[in-house]
Amino acid sequence: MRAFAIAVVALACGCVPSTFHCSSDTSCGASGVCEPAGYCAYSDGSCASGLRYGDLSSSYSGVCVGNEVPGDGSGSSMDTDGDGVPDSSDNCPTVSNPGQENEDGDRFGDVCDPCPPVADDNPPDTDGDGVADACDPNPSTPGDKIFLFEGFHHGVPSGWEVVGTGWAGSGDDVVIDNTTGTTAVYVSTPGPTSTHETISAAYTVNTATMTLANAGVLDDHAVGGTYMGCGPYWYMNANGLDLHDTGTGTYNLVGFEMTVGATYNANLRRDITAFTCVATNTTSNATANVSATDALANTPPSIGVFATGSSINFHWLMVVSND
Ligand SMILES: [Ca+2]
Ligand SMILES: [Ca+2]
Ligand SMILES: [Ca+2]
Ligand SMILES: [Ca+2]
Repeated sequence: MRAFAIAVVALACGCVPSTFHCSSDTSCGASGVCEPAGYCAYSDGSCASGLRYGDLSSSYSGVCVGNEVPGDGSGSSMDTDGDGVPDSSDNCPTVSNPGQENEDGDRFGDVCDPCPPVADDNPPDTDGDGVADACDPNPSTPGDKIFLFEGFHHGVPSGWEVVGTGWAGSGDDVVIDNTTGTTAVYVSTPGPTSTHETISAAYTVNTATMTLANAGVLDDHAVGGTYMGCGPYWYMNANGLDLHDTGTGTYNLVGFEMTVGATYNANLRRDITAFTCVATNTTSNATANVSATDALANTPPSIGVFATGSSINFHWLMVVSND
């Protein structure tokens, strides 16, 4: 019936229209309904809504009413995840994120971004495990997942362990001034139990005390207790990169830098008892790495960021786990 009506229209005007915008139900014919998107829908029992868009509905043609594709610009007011942001403008249409937090400013919000700190609207994911190559510790082997991404958009998240005073939100960062402190202060939260995880963070060094400074990421932490720490350091006016176990007091050091004003990316990978710490100056691309085995086995292991003898702006923290 509908196809016949369209054919009649085509014959009558000598053209073949591809889109028809309705303004009322009557403009959709006796059996049609004019949907808010501006296209006609007709009764169809195979659709949950009981209605299917007609053939002249542009990208909605043949689609069940209620199954509109998010973000197609057709003016739909659908809100699939119920977070108050319409699908057409939601940066994660199927994951609730009413604040639309987006560390890197690309088209994906943090909670659905396959690599939240690296802006890319079409990021490659060679092994197809949902973690884009730029964030995947094993880019050719499936099985990785983003366990946690924290953009510090709202200060230290509630429920995290906080050691030391003065941790505070500052713009889109968490900042700590522990310049005069000779012991580490840190914030942490429970991590994965897989024993295969990579902890990474980006942070800017505001001040560093050259007799003793160190800042970076931590893993395998017991609340109130020991952990593995990874990051650039100063000690007795010499600097480098340090991977250390606070339980045994074992420090693994290599030559590197800790430059005031620089932004570093620290990356601590763990495979059961094997740890590798990599730090990169994100401006100069200077980089270093140091590895160690360690029998620390805190359960559940917490992860986080720490600072000693320095003032630091932490920009984000990410945990990728491999089960
Ligand atoms: Ca959303
Ligand atoms: Ca993003
Ligand atoms: Ca991947
Ligand atoms: Ca992978």
